[in-house]
Amino acid sequence: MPKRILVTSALPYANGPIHLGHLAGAYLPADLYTRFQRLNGQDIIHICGSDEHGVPITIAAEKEGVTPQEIVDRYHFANKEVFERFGIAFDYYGRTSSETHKKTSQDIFLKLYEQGVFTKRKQEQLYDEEANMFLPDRYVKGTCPSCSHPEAYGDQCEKCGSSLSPTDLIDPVSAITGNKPVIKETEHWFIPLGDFQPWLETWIESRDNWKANVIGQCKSWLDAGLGDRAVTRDLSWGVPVPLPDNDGKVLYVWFDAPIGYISATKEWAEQRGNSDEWKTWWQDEDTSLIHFIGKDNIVFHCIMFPATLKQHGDFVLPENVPANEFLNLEGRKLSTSKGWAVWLHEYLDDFDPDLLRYALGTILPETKDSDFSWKDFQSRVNSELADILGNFVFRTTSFTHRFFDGIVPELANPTDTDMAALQKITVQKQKIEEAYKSFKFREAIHESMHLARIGNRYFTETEPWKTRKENPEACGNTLYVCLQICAALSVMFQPVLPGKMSILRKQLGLPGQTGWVNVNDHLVAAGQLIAEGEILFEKIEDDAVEIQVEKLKQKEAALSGSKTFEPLKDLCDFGNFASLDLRAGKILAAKKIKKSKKLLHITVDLGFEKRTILSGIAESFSPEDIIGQNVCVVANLAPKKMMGVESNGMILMAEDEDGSFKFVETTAEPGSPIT
Ligand code: B3M
Ligand code: ZN
Repeated sequence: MPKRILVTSALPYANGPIHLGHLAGAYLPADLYTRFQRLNGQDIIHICGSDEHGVPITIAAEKEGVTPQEIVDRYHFANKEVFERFGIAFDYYGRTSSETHKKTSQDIFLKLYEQGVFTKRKQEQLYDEEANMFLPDRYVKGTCPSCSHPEAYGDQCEKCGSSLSPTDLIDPVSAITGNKPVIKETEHWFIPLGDFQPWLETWIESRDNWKANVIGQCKSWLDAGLGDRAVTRDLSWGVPVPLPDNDGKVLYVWFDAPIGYISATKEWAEQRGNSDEWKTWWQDEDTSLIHFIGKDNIVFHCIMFPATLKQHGDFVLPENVPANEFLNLEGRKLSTSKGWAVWLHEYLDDFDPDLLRYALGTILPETKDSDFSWKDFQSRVNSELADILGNFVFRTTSFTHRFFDGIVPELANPTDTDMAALQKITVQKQKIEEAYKSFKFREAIHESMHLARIGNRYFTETEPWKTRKENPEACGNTLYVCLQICAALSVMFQPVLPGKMSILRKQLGLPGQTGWVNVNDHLVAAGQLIAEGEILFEKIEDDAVEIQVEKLKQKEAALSGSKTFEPLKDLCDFGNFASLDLRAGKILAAKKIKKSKKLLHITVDLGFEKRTILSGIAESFSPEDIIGQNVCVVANLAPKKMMGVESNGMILMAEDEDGSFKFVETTAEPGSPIT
């Protein structure tokens, strides 16, 4: 057991509320881990807080026409509260706009600066002359050079996913004023990550207990070769660069945000009245530092931040970074901008936190992306929490009340079956403990539920409703064993279901401080009185989840309804439009064209003739699937030869938001004019 464990979970940007994707990525696993370790007697703290700098915050502020400070104040307090309601037991929830944070990150920057680590370099960057500012990548919009999407950002095209730099965009404009930006020279401080490469390679190589997805990402960064990374930005919101000639520059948000873990620990220590205590957690090498994050944050926590810490020299390095993959929602990628997200505060208005802790815990995206659906939520609650765990506890305790006056019977002359069931407590305890310690939370939860399954099976098999009359001693043994299993479960499930299990422990008369080491097969003594129980888990009706799915759809529709018309092309006069001869048609035959990935050779029935048309849809459709398809055709398009074949017209297609093609269909007879 390490001397102490410092758990951090990614600091969420204070620019919006917390959703299920956040929980599945970092906060729920971090909380399960911390709660388990604490239960196990481990000295452990869990530190988090709001990331209040960076472009996401300034963009949110601009959208609403308020200051960045107003945005972060609103979401910092709201998020802190909703985490509490959900039972994420942070020891401290800080914020990166605090004075302690400012000083801590400036001190770290200065130390590296004085060590001569940074290099200052000129670079050309887009500048908005009207707004008087250099434009961060996200503030530049334009046409994507790969897919022609007219709304691509300077760092990424959200349509085709290409990663871009602002100068790649066709016709770039400033997102603030809409003006064409100019190129202007600016100077920034860079950390030469390449210098750290040999050390990073050896260090990451030595991390043999890291998850494969994390090692894989680190290796691909290292294989590509690390270059210089700017650690400063031209922005008015952030931690000022602590140099006299800073030109109004601030630290790059990814330089200061992870330092937030340190500054929050300082504030935690201060609050406890022992302001030096943070040093034990960050500077004593017996600390095991664990960062819980989502996969998009891996490079920052496994490469950039360790390089900073290593260079600085005074801090411990992460022992592990158990990053999770992404959570999808109802089979689709979660997207807050499209309204496809379940907000935690809304969930908590309708359901108990423990239900989601369980349902989400069983599908955490630990090794690959996973999917949350309301149907699955309902079935986890109904057929696992209610039918297995709740049912086992209820049948055991109510039977004890009906036939033993609520008193734990003696174990007398137990059979092999009784003893085998009892022993399962220690077997499961071992499995659960190992799973928690190796960050396999799905497995830990599965093994916990397995003990309840074992309990149910044993109850049914030993038939206490029969032995009650025929063999009261055997009946007493069954109840004794089942009550021990209930008691063990009330501790084992504590990290996942803290609210429900504290109710159960009270019912069984278990002291609140019953720890993991205390779990054994005689937690409740014969002769002890058990309180009468309530149903722990009510079933969720179909309507209740249907309402949630409906809500989700409505939110999405409301957001897409608020989309404004943004013309893709210049105005077209009627004459130009009327010059197109559009006809209904039907596809008669289709085949691939040799050497062309994109083109299909299509024969279309136009009623008066059969036409050959080449269409660039081979990547979306296979020839056999489109035969018989009704289509709209531009029949008077000038002929064009491609790959040695003449194409005489064009089939109209619509492109969906996800980039897939759909036919523009008509039920009119082939040859009918479309007017
Ligand atoms: N705020 C990014 C994110 O929420 C960032 C994490 C910072 S952790 C130091 O994905
Ligand atoms: Zn694109």
